[in-house]
Amino acid sequence: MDLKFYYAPMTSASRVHWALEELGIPYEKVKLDLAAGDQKKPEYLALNPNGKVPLLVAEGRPIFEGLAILLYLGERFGTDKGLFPPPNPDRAEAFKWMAWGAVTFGEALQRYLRNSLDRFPEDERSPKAAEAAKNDLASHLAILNEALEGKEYLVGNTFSFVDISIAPAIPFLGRFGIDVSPFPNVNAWVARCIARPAFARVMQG
Ligand SMILES: N[C@@H](CCC(=O)N[C@@H](CS)C(=O)NCC(=O)O)C(=O)O
Repeated sequence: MDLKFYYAPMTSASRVHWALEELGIPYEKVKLDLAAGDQKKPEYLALNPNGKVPLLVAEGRPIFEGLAILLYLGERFGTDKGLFPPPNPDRAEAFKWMAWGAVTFGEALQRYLRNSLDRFPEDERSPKAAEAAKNDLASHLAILNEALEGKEYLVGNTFSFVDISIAPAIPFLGRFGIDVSPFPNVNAWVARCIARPAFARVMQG
């Protein structure tokens, strides 16, 4: 199997990195220096015209979008290893949470960052929009907290790529002024997920 993974540490590529490490299958890593603009070089743009990480060249085919890569890896390799549900209602639930994380939760997070981080020009930021996004994130965290009531993991009560697709965003929220302390189930779940040895390997870069 030929898998080539293009990434940068501490970015949205970390989810894919984590999934690959959990699978324990052979793959080649290519680290990009985003500050140096590696992601905008013509040879990379030929594979990913978005000029972003992650990218997985899988069996000769470039796949961009972290969610798409996680779904591919899950179906192709994860089910056999107990890391992605088989095609039964648990898989539908996996799709539900993974789509929610990338689209609903992800949209509110992007909107919050876009309107609050000083890396964006001040006249393109709106404190009101940032506040609205912060409230939306709190509502989304409440939904996640409720879904985790009495459960260790999101789907099938076993660790899976579903958890990988959402959990890494939570510690990141705290660093940007979102209070996660009112959501104890979420915090306990994140702690369980990131205690895994595969996550520690991802943090090494
Ligand atoms: N929707 C994309 C987002 C990818 C993305 O925004 N990647 C960022 C790192 S977190 C990136 O490569 N930024 C470099 C740039 O925009 O130049 C995905 O999930 O794969």
